[in-house]
Amino acid sequence: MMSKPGNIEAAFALARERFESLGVDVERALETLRKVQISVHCWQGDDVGGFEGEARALGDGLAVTGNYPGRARTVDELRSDLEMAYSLIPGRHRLNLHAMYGEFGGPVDRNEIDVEHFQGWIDWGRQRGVSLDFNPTFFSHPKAADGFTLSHADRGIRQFWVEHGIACRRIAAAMGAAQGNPCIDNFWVPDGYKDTPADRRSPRLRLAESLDEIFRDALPPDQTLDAVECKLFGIGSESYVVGSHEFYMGYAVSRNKVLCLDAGHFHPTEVISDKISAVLMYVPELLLHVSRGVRWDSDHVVTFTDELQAIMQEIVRGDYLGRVHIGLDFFDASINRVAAWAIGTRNALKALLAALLEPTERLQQLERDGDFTARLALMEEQKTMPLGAVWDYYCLSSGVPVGADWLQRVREYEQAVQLNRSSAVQNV
Ligand code: RNT
Ligand code: ZN
Repeated sequence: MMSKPGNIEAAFALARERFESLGVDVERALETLRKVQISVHCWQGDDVGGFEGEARALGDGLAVTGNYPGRARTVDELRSDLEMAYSLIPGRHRLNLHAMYGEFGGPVDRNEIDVEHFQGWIDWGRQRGVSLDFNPTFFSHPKAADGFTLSHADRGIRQFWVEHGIACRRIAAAMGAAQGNPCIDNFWVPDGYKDTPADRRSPRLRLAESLDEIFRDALPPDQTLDAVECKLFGIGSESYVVGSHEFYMGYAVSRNKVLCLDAGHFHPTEVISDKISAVLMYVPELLLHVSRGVRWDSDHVVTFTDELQAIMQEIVRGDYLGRVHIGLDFFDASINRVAAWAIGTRNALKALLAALLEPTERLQQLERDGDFTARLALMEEQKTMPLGAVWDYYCLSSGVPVGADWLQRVREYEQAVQLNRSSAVQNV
């Protein structure tokens, strides 16, 4: 059943009154939300496969499970799926590409990739009004097969990956120049050991040295910004990850880099929401990989969890929207992949809206006054304020489906397009 626009507007009018009685400017919240661009990760569309030819089995700390039909197999299929997903998400958003997603037209090794292989994406982005972000791909490659890349003991292998990193910065700068805003180029390096290392020190020295070499030439910050992403452990790197939090925190502070915090990359009871205001004391900007860890997995589809809400609250309460780039990072092959994008991205935006609808100043004043009773009371009442009515209105006024109406569109697309594809790749 489709939602009736008249009812949505009526519910919104009542909800607005409720929020305004708390001193919240609802129109301003919606205006702010409209300007936020989420960096949507391309890799949910094809199970982190890429377009380098035969899709390789993942590894290097990453795993995709599920074999839901309809995986995008080509660049055209991925673009079509992305356009479908964007049509279900209110607002204008970015696309986060990995280097393995270029249009190579034949074998091109990672150290030889160049802007020409991404010209198609740059043109597509320009036509669609979608700005691009970028990531070098330090996994799914024979030279990463033993679990080490930039910190490898072998100089030749390190050199290969340094060249890849340099090539990726050049590509990211070209993307930023074309779109007129910086392309965030995020470095995640899987290197690590399954079992207890005898030498934790040397790989870290080598990783810092390789990164310094990659970043040696300064690039215009209005074209590209380098980000570095840590991880506590991965599958196959349970005992030691070279690029740990302390490693990259220190690296980002000393080299003035953007720090990337992935919500699934810490101890299972540790949250990134509390880290935002701490690290922003010392690094200029943050990139978030909004994700959801579940036990050993760090990449479940983002749902409307307490931690998602806390992340968005921190961004709003700390007035950090200008310094935090919100990206997504999850991959689930057990459900429709366009639906996964729609669910995760809509949730991120919905949580951001919830944070924007808080009476932030009032809560902070109560805290300054030492009135913790009222602070707790108001925070708890906020949880059942009519967020849904404002969100529905935002979707309606943005021209995207309201409530679960988007699911019907995905079902139709699945029947007409995705189910006609066959998949050669079998995930776990
Ligand atoms: C891996 C990191 C990284 C990847 C992508 C594909 O644990 O989170 O961000 O998910 O680069
Ligand atoms: Zn990540």
